[in-house]
Amino acid sequence: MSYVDEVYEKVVAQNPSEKEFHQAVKEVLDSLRLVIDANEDEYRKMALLERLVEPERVISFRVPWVDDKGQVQVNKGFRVQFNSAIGPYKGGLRLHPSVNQGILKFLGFEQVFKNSLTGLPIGGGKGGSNFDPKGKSDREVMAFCQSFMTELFKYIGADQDVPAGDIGVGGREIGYLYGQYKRLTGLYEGVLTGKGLTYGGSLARKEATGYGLVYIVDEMLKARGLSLEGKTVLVSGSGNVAIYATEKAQQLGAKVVALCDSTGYIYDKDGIQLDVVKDIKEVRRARLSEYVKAVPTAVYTEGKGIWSIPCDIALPCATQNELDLEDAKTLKANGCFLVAEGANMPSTREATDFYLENGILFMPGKAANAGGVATSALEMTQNSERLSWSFEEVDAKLHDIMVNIYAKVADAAKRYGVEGNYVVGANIAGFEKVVDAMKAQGIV
Ligand code: NDP
Ligand code: 2IT
Repeated sequence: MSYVDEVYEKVVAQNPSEKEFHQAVKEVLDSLRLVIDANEDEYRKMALLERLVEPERVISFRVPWVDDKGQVQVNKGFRVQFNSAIGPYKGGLRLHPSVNQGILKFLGFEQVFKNSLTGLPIGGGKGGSNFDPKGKSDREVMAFCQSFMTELFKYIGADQDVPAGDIGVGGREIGYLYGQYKRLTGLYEGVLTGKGLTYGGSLARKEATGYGLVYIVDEMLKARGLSLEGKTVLVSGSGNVAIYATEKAQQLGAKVVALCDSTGYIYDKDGIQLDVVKDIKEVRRARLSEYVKAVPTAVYTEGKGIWSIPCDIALPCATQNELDLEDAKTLKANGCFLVAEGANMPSTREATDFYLENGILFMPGKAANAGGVATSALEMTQNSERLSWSFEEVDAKLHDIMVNIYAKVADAAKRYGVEGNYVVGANIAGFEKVVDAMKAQGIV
């Protein structure tokens, strides 16, 4: 059996029930075959893949807090410190009832390659809790965040592990987490990113993931003599990534006609009015269905179904495995020619294979959504030098980073004889730097 297959079998056997982790590992290992098979003996002897797929550390803890009725609640808390070969662990915290160790391991594993692709010195990590922020009061969210940080602070630090936001974690949560870290340690340091602008945050971090996604789409189009001008776009989700992907796509002349949340989707044939969405999601924390009250010409439909709307470009920006083979076939049948992932692993493996086999241009999440973490690293830099850069400066750097990621990914695909296959390109390009650093640092 090949080394790659052997390691994958071990991952499944040793981590039963972590199906999202299996999926992420399989995709990466399948891409790396081209590199590994050529150096199989060397890599096997060093157990390089075994070290790559095993987190350096998984911290798991109890998070007790008191709700508004005086009832004690208990959640699970985690931090997966996956790989620190090229820098301190870096990656978001997710608060969602679905969170478990397998999901955080898949996210931490993806983060290792994504962070490498940014070209910045950041290792990979991820954390979170099965706490559900929906319907909780501000006080309850604060109580949870303070309890979560009371355990987590022991394991993080500006040069050690720097968490940030992800699903369910935005500016409000980062604020409460930061306040508690500072209170416990007495340190005013860049231990979290996505901070508010009055206490060390970076301009353009909020916009960065969505903007970066559209910058890389723009590169994919430009390389083929095309542009976003006049293109019809679907964006799933209606959170941080979806909102700012929509904003940038609109700025570049595209028409975004749909968004969704976990309850249903809106279709606005005239183009989404983003100020209405921002008010619903960022200010009122309400459901997307409210949109049709402000824009009666739009249509709200309960349930899944956003991918059935005809489009040129699809940007899945909600969550893992939200787009399956049937959805991919529907997109293709309706004329969609480009998919780029704002979310982490939103396409199932079958959908990904379908894009590649049917000529749909496809940019996987670890390249396409890397603008968020890249700008987090720029926030860390600003914190270290105790300066703040202008919006234009950060945005220009973000744009450069996305242009470079596109070039790196396209180049790696070409070098390995699979031009245009950005899945293989992203995995190999991300892997090369991490492995070089791991080899240099010996058996650790
Ligand atoms: P938010 O919490 O701001 O928004 C998440 C959106 O996705 C909401 O509209 C939410 O709907 C929807 N969603 C979440 N879970 C599900 C689900 N199980 N089924 C259907 N819809 C769901 O998160 P972000 O925008 O920050 O994150 C979105 C994706 O982007 C995630 O995959 C995240 O890992 C990834 N990402 C985020 C980055 C960042 O900087 N924030 C950086 C790179 C990637 P509802 O409100 O109904 O739950
Ligand atoms: O998935 C991701 O890259 C993020 N949630 C952002 C991580 C970060 O550290 O900014």
